Amino acid sequence: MEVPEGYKAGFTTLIGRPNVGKSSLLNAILGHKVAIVSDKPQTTRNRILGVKHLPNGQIVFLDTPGIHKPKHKLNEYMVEVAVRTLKDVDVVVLVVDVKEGLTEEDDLVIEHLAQMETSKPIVLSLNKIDLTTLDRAESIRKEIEQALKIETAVPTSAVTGEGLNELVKAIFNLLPEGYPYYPEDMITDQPEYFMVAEIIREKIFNLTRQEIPYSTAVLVEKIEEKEDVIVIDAYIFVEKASQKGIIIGRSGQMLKKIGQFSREELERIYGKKVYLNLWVKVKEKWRRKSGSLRELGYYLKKE
Ligand SMILES: Nc1nc2c(ncn2[C@@H]2O[C@H](COP(=O)(O)OP(=O)(O)OP(=O)(O)O)[C@@H](O)[C@H]2O)c(=O)[nH]1
Ligand SMILES: [Mg+2]
Repeated sequence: MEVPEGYKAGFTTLIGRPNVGKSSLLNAILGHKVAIVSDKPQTTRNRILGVKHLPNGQIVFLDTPGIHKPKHKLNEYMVEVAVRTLKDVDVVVLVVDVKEGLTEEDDLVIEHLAQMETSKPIVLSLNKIDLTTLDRAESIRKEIEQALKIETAVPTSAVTGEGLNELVKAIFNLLPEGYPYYPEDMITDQPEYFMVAEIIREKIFNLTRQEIPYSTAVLVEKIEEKEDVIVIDAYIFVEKASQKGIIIGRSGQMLKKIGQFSREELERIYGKKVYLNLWVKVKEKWRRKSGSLRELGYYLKKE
């Protein structure tokens, strides 16, 4: 097959500290929810792939966990996932939050980028522009440009959609010519079981506080499609008994809410009635144990 004249295809990674809006940007750019979002840092734990199909090309986005100082094995894994994507891409999209401004964690991200062996073109997303002024965004851009070479900087908002076309264009300009990587109807490569688990995890992130969302993992055990209903069995893992009590809540209210919100979203996706069976289990200190992390899908595949 000949590459159509001028057709471009390539990979790009959304990289940044936690909570700057990487996953929100991916969903907004694709016009489709492929990554979960919450107002708490460290929501994304895996590499999430999303394909943007354009008339003249294809951008394969990798959404990544926010880069931070890891405290235990799960966090080490998350940072490693993010850093690794830098090797595999044609273009890096550095995402910052122009409302909050630059923090120590942004410095960490900038350090990683500055230390890249082969330097990759960087596009800067000055995100959450809806919450502040262009002047402030501009001064943040200048500060970053003291440490890194930026090809294009674009003020963006994942909420209003401002700047997203421009961001996509800036990335596209930097891609090589080549064949599409994925078929036209493919938006993500995530397995169904993983996506369902993520939807449940998102509800836990949105409904619980403090250590609870961080101590939680979700594993979907069964998805059974019957004639007019889908039956899903899933486990919510926590690190200790007291957390199990919080997830279940007084007279089961919290677990009921998690189940209800998850089910509502799953029914919209499947267009079908969903029975969601949730169990809460204690897996002692799972975030610190390689074996448990592996069981829960948090491990790096061989390169
Ligand atoms: N106002 C506004 N809020 C935004 C924007 N982008 C993201 N948010 C909000 O910022 C919070 C974090 O968004 P996420 O997309 O989960 O951020 P992330 O960078 O993927 O975070 P991690 O997965 O934890 O690294 C959520 O509450 C979003 O709704 C934006 O452009 N404007
Ligand atoms: Mg995210």
